[in-house]
Amino acid sequence: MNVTLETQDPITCCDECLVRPGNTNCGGCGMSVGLIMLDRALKSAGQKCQLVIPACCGIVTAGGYPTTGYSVPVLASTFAASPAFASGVAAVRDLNDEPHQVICWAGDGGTYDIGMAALSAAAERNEHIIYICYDNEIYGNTGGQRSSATPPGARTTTTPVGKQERKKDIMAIMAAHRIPYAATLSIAHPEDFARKLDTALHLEGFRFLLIHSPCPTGWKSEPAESIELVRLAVGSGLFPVYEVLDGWKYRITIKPNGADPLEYYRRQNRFPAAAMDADAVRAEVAGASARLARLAEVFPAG
Ligand SMILES: Cc1ncc(C[n+]2csc(CCOP(=O)(O)OP(=O)(O)O)c2C)c(N)n1
Ligand code: SF4
Ligand SMILES: [Mg+2]
Repeated sequence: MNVTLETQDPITCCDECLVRPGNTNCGGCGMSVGLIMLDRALKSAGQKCQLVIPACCGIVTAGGYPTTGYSVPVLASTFAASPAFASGVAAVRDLNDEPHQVICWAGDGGTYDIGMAALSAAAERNEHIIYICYDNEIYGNTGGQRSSATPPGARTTTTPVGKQERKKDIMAIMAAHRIPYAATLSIAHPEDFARKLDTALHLEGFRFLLIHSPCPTGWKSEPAESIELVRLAVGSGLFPVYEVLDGWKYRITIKPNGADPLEYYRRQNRFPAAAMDADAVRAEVAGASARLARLAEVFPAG
């Protein structure tokens, strides 16, 4: 695996990396880049981790016993319960006075949908765990069904003419739990990505990170365009990049650059032209961007 980002050395993995070469992830998979970035952040902070992964592409990454695509301990959890599993693992860690991070690594299906009750409960208890959702906006592992993270207009195996409903605002839900830290991360902005991981690694309590994770298989996009696609999502305001401290202090860390959201849609074959209402897309993005900018102005973080 070798993905070149603009501002850093090529992102490559080796046997000592948290995710090893030879795993089965597709080319151009954003999840792979996210895992390598997590490895870098842990090493730079001098920390170790234990992963808890529910059913999702991330658990397939491990491969078949006795080999594994991960170089750290991994607990495979049921689809709906990774935050509950992680809470138990963290309790044992604390009883044994061990210093490592317990990190849930979960897809959008396991986060926005089926794991929501366990996620909410762990956040409400302010468990000392990091929860990372790599959001590829579909149930990728099972062939690409819709999730509540799927954007409107996207064709999936269960929305063959394009999804009608909006994407769930998971960040608003997590912020409402008043957790110490919630942030969105884009692999197109590696410095911002690394800083947020480092922030999360040095905070106490429940920390929630949301990665916009390109999935060429499900998005029907070119693997080589993955980084460019998520960069367009940030530039156009489709994927706002920000952080929320204690549930109410906001900071936009990468501002949109005026890119046209329609360009993002045009470059993926999951969006049938007939399902796209250009005016509605632009109005929705403008409204969400204005709301977030106002929150950051009225309730600034630091
Ligand atoms: C209770 C339960 N229902 C359904 C499944 C089948 N299943 C396994 S992975 C998956 C999709 C996971 O989607 P997501 O969390 O978005 O991760 P991705 O596959 O996209 O990486 C499903 C439906 C399951 N393992 N357990
Ligand atoms: S289906 Fe998508 S998320 Fe899963 S490994 Fe392939 S590119 Fe990555
Ligand atoms: Mg998914």
